[in-house]
Amino acid sequence: MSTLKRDKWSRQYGDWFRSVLIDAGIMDYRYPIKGCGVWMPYGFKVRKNVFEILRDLLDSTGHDETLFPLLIPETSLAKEAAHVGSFEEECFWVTRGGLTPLKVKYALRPTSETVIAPMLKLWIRSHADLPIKLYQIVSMFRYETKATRPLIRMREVASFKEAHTSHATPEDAEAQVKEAVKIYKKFFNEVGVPYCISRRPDWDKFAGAVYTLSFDMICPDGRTLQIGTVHNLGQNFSKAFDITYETEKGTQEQIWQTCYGISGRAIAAVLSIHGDDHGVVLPPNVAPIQVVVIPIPYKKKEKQINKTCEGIVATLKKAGLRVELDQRTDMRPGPKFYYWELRGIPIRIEVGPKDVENKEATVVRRDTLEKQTCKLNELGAAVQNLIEKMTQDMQQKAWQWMKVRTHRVDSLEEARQLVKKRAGIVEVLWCNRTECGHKLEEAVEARVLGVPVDIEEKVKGKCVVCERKAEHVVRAAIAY
Ligand code: P5A
Ligand code: ZN
Repeated sequence: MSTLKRDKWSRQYGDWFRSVLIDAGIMDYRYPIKGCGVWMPYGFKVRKNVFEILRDLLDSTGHDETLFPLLIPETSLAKEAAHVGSFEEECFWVTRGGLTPLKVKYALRPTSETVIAPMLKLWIRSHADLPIKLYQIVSMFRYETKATRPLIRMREVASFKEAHTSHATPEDAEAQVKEAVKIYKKFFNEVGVPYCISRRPDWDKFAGAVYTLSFDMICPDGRTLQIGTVHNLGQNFSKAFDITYETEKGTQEQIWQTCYGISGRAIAAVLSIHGDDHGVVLPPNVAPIQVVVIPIPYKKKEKQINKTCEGIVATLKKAGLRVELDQRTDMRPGPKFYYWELRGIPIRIEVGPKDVENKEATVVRRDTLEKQTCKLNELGAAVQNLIEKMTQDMQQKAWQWMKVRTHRVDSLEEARQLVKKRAGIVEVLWCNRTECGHKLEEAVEARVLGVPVDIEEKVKGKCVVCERKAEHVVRAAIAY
């Protein structure tokens, strides 16, 4: 495949993303409130397939789905000092019921730690009640002051998947963090999104967390996007809300907690990483339609062509594939090709008069736009194989793309030059002192993403800022 095909996609990523969302029928962002978008019918199906993968992963690892209220009384939100300190300014506040001012105002949830905590206090009695692993898929609201972007930075995040867990010991909470990382890895692998995992620096962790691990990916324009986070909350919320349990010895202890979340950004990641100048390219497992069959009409042969197409659809449906037959008569085949390419349908099958004669069909894969002809009696197996091959190729290409945009360098100047070129992520050695972290951010004009937790290596060398002995590698990038 030529790299030219992805030229506009990478150079004009912002515009590409905005227009592709509407043109492909995924999200319409023209709602009269900034930061709110409409999931359109096709987009909703993509969203459903993506989140179904996550739901299955959570359900199969002992998480229970729940639904907590949207409104948080200010008195609850205010209980954990660091949490309220950060979120107070980011909340939408409900101050009136009808025309009557509320005595205690309500926040629309910006996240749900302080919604769940008072209920956990009621539910948890003894060690036998633990662990509790809950999740919900809901809308959350943040009054974002940075530029809003469809799916990426919303004020109503209509697809927030948040998990909250409670444990008897710090070791159990730590093990839960590991499980959450494993679940998110599997999830992103299944949708072919490459990532790196970093422990955020203390000055950039989730408000109320002991520490935060983040999944970041690199967008087509070289900026990184935080696509999911896992937090160890320690006892910060259980102390604030006094959530205790009786141990086996009969003493009272406060619980240990974790939480982790993924939003519609994960879908932005899928669309962004695989897209090209023709539009969206969907991994076959999340595509609402996996194969579209298009008849190429020809004088007096229409009947036979349509019959062949219908036969193909029946065979592929029987094989368990999601298939669409495009028999619209008011559109020529050419525009139909563009229509389905824009929407990212993985495989297109064309049937013309010659194909009918030769008992063949033309098969086109969306990721490379390569064509091949295939005997009708072998079509079922061929399409299955192609779907597997595409899934692997898309994943591999995306990871390769990330790999060449991750740069290990020895000096601040090299790092600065790379960031300036929007070359992706830079990795340098660091002494682990906050002061040097901030200096690094200033010198490189980028944000510190944190210390890698996905690569293990013994660090040897000096901090790029102060030349003291380095303790870690640290990643930096221009982040969305
Ligand atoms: C974890 C779940 C939390 O809120 N509480 C419950 C924790 N973490 S977080 O990092 O603040 O958010 C989790 C992920 O949600 C995405 N995200 C957003 N997506 C779209 N628009 C927004 N305004 C927005 N804010 C956060 C990020 O991917 C983040 O990692
Ligand atoms: Zn240093």
